Amino acid sequence: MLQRRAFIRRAAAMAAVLGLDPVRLLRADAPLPLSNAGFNGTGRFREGHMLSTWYHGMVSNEEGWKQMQAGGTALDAVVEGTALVESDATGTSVGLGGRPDRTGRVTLDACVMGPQGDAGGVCFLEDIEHPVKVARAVMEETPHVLLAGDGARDFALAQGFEPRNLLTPESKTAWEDWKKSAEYKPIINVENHDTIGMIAQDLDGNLAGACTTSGLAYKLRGRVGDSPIIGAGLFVDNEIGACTATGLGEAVMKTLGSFLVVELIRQGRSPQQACEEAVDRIMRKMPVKDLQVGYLAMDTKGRSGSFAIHKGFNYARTIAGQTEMIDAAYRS
Ligand code: SD4
Repeated sequence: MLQRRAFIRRAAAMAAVLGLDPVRLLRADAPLPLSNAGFNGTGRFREGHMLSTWYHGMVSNEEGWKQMQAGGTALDAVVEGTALVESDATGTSVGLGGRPDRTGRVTLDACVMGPQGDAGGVCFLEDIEHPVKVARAVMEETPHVLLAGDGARDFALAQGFEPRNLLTPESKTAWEDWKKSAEYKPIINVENHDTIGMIAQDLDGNLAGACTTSGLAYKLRGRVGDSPIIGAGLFVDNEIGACTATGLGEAVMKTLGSFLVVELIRQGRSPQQACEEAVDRIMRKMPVKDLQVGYLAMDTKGRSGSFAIHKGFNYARTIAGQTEMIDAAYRS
């Protein structure tokens, strides 16, 4: 509970720094006044719809809305929105300040997808503050989808990204404390996870998504999770919908979760039903006592859905510039 309060305080402080209204940040569960005719209707939604994981999603969505109002696309919204969180040194599982692997090195994973079915990603990337922007460059500047490790770093440097030490003094101290017991038991929830996955539909009705993380704290060196894997941590189909995942990446990868959710929407499920079915797919196959996964999805009509294995997953939803924090429903 204390950790959750600390998390809320951190989100409120971030909101204050960025000039956002912290009262609105903390007003969870209030229904949005939905003015638009497209919502829950049959047409393509065109009023700006964004969903982002965890508390910092609020900040990402606010930035995304600024991008859209300035004429930016859904891709601009998700890249610039998530990049803000990558730069937040107090966030311990994204970008700067992200918890390192067990050898003390911060390694980052990210991917993006655009409305043309285009995709780019980086994984096991070191020393670059904005893996999500490098992922966009992979998508736009190369014929490839995924660059890894030193190759991804070399590519980023060649693209003009500056190298930077991402291990903050706080993260280093936490890692040194962790080494005393070296317990490796990744339990994921609101207190210890803040991978950001963001999906958006812009004012032209087009979809895009981004997902960026430093992955599990104190992971084995070389471990890559679901977040940079197209179809696992993120999937976008401009004709159908978009989904992103957070939680234990191994479970998401084994079920290709985000692709599954979008395919279920294609087959006629609502985004909510699709997220529930994807969670159930994991629960049928794996013991889930200490395993959290949450999905966040939207379709092209402005409908959204989210579902998690356990209590504790939350997300920010923005429609037509109005943002609220929502606690996801869960199975157990
Ligand atoms: C991973 N899915 O690396 C990420 C972690 C995460 O909130 O989502 N944290 O497995």
